[in-house]
Amino acid sequence: MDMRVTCFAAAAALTLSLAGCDRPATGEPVVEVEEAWVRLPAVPGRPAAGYFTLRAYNADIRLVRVQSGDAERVELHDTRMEDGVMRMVPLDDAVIPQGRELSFEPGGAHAMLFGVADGVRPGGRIALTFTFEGAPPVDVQAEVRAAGEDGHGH
Ligand SMILES: [Cu+2]
Repeated sequence: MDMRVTCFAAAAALTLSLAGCDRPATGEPVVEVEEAWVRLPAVPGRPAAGYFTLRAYNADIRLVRVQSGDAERVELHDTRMEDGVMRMVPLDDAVIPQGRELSFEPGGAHAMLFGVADGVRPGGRIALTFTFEGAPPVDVQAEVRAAGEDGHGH
């Protein structure tokens, strides 16, 4: 296992933060996933929303999908204003440019988690697996927050 992978795994397990890790400047294409969290719905049975920041190294890398063992299905959505109304649309192409970051945040792009397991509670963690085109998959333990814990609605 090389240093970059070791560093990433340790950071993901501890704090989901990569601060202090050496940034992979050369080598294989890789994506870092930071600040991953999931907001549970206000109404049980509705989908939860996942947010995170992706950084691509050594290549432009496309996010293909996000999956969770604690959700039946995960879709990638974007949020658009149409006729003064916020609407969700499928996110067609999520490319992280080399050396840049792509943030999924409230009011914008997000992962939508359908059928979240009953055991997932605020203050806990939920496993997310990110699959990329051209880079290895990344597993994170995202922080779970209650509905309304982060300002505006979905
Ligand atoms: Cu959505």
